[in-house]
Amino acid sequence: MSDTPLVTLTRETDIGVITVNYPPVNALGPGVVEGIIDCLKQGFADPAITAMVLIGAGRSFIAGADIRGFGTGRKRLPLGERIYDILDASTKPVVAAIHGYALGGGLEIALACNYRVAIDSAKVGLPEVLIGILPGGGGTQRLPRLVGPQAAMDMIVTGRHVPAREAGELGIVDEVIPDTAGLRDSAIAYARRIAAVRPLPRVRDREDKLIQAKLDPSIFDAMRKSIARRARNQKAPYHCIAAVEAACTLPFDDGIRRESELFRELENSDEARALRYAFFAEREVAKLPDLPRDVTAKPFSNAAVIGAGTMGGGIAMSFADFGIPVKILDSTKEALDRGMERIRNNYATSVKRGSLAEDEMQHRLARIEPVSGYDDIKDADIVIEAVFEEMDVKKPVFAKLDAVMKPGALLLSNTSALDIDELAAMTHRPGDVAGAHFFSPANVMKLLEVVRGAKTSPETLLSATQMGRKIGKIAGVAGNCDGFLANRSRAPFNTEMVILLEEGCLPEQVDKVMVDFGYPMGPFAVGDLAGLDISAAGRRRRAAANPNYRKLPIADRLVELGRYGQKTGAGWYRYEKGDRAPHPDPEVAAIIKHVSTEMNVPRRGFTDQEILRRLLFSSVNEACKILEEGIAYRASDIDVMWLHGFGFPRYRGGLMFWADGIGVRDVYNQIAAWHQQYGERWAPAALLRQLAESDTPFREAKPGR
Ligand code: T1G
Repeated sequence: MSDTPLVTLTRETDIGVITVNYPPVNALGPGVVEGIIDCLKQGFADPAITAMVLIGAGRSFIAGADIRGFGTGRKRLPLGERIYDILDASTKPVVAAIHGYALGGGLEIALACNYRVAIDSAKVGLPEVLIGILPGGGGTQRLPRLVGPQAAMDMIVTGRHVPAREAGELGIVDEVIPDTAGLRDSAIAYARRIAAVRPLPRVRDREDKLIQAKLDPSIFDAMRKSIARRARNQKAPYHCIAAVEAACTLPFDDGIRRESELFRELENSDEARALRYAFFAEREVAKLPDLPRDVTAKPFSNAAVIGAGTMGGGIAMSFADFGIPVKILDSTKEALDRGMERIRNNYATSVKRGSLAEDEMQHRLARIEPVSGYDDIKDADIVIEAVFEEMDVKKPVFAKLDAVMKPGALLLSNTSALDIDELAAMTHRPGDVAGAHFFSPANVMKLLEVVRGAKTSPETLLSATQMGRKIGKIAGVAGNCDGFLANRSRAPFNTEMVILLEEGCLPEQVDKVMVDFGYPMGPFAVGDLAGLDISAAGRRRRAAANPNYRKLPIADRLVELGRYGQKTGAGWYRYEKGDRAPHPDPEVAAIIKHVSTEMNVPRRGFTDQEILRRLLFSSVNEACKILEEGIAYRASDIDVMWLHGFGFPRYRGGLMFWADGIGVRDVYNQIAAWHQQYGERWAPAALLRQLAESDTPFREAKPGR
C-alpha cells in the first residue's frame, strides 16, 4: 500500500482543492470516502476558504464505488452520514471538476456538489445497472431533478456513458471546459466566481423538472414495456425505473430511503453477482500469465487484410472504425469491388439507423484502401489473412506474406479452427505468426480469439492482444487445436442439440428453452443464420480427421436437400420471402421422425431442464478438457468467450460461472450418468472428476501444462 495519502486538501489562496488519488480510476475504495469527508469538513471549518473544488488525480474523476467491495459484507455508511449528506449540508460551495470518468458513486458525489464542471473529453454516467444493481448514492433521486425523469431513466436503465458536451446540454454539467484549458485552474477560477452566490444551489431542492412525470405518469410503464425484451429475467432495470418513479412521487428523503431499499434487494442477487463476475472476467482476460515480464507489444499504425469477403471487409472496418488506415487485398478487381460495396452498404445502414454520422462514415471509408497486389501491403505493420476457410487456400497466402512483408510484421490468420502451426510452417518467421479469430460480423462482435502457435513469440502474442484492445475488441488467448477455445468448447453443444432431435425434440422446442434461458436466439435459428452448408463443411472436415466422429444424419439430410437456412429460404425452419422470422416446418419434423425411425431411436418427451443441461453440460465437459490441456488460461476466459462470442446471457455470468451455480459435483454426477447412458462422447474430463472429488469450483480450476 503506498504511503501517498488517498485524499488531500490544498489551498489556492481562498479556494480549497480536494484531490482524490486512488489509481487507477479513483474508485471509492477503502478510506477514499472517509478521506473526502474529512477534507470537506476541514474546508468548511477553514475561514480562509470561500469555496472548494473536488478533483481526481491521474486519468479520471471518480469511477464509482469499489466494485470489489460488493458482496463482501463491507459496512456502508448509514443514511444521513454519507458523503452526499455532508455535501447537502455544505456551508460553502463545492465544485466537482470532472475529467476522464465520473461514473456511479463518482457522478452521485458530483450531483451532490453545488456545481459541476467538466472538460470536453470527460464522460459521466450511472452504469450500476450493468453490474446488476442501481445507483445507490442518491443518483436516482438527484438526476431526475436535473434532467427530468425520462432522460434520467434513459441514462440509468441503459448505464450509458454521456459525453461532457451532452451532459452540459442535459443540465448535468454547469460548464464544459475545452480540453486544452487546464481543468484544475479553470475549476478554481469557476469556484472563485461563484464563491459568494447564495443560497447555495442544491440539486435535492430542484423540483421543476419532475413536473414531467406529473403531466405524464405513463412514462414509467412505457419504459417498462420498452425494455421488456432486453431486460428479460432481470430485476435491476425494473428497480431502476421504480427508483426514478419514487423521485417523482415521494419527498426527497423518502425517495432516498426507497432507493436504499431497492438497492439492498439487488446487491447480492444472482444477477448482480454474475454481472460483477463478468465485469472482472473481461479485465482478467487481458492478463497473459506466462509472458516474460520484459515483453512489450509492438506499436502499430496501420494494417492490411487479405480477402475482401464478409469477414475481410468486417475486419477492415474494425480498424477503420478506430482511426487506423487499412489496406484490403483480393485476387480480382470484381472481388475487391464487391467487398468495398459491402463495406459501403454496412456503413450506410448505420447512417440510416442514426448510429453513425455521414461525415464519420466518409472518414472511415477513406481509411480503407483497396489494393490489388501484395507489393501494395508489404510495409504494413500487421496483416490479417481472411481468405476462404481451406488450408489449400491459406497456405500459399502465408508463403507469399513471408516473401513480401517487412521484417517484424505480425502475420495473423482469421481462421476459426485450422492449424496455426501449419500456416506458420509456410514462413521463415513462425514467431510472427498467430491466429486472430474475429467473430462474424467482425465489425460488430467484440470478441477476438488470439491463437498462439507452438512457435508464436511472446511479443507477437502480446502485440496481437493489444491490437485487439486498440480496435475495441475483448481479446482472449487460446492454444492451437481444432476449434481453438471458443468453437471447440461449443462443438459438443452443436452435436448434442441435433442428437436431441433424434431422441424426440423438435428445433422450436430446443430454441424456446435456450431463449427462455436468456439467449437472444435459439441455436437452430442461429444455425439457419450462419448457414447449414458452413457447419456441414466443418463436420466433413472433422469426420475425415476422426473416424469415430459422431455423424448427424438429420443435419446432413437438410444440407443434401439444399436447405442451407435463411440464405435458401429454408433450413431448420421455413422463411417467408423477405422475412427473417423462423417458422416451424412440418417437412423438417417429418425428416426428423424418419431419421429417428431409421436409427431405431424411440422418441420420448424432454423437460426443459434436460434440454438445457444436455447442451450446456456437454460444453462444460469440453471446457474442462480445454483447461486441462492448457488451451485456456482460466475458466473465466471461457466465460468471456461465451458471453461475447455466443450470446450467453450476461446476467448468468458465463458458461462456467453458471455451472458453478449448480455445483461441480452435481455437474459431474449428471455427466457420469450420461456417460453410462450414451457412451464415450459423455466421458467426464479428468479435470472435471478431480474438481468434483475436491469440490473445487470451476472458477478456481488451474489450467494444465
Ligand atoms: N471498482 C473496482 N475496480 C475498478 C472499478 C471499480 N468501480 N472500475 C475499474 N476498476 C479497475 C478494473 O478492474 C481494472 O483493474 C482497472 O480498474 C482499469 O479498469 C454507489 C454502487 C472506469 C470506464 O461501474 O466502467 O458506484 O484489471 O480496464 O478500460 O451508486 O473501468 O487493472 O486490475 O476497465 O480505461 C459504478 C466501472 C460502480 C465503473 C475505465 N462504476 N468501471 O475503463 O479501464 S457501482 C462502474 C468502468 C457504484 C454507486 C454504485 C471502467 C472505466 P485491473 P479498465 P478502462
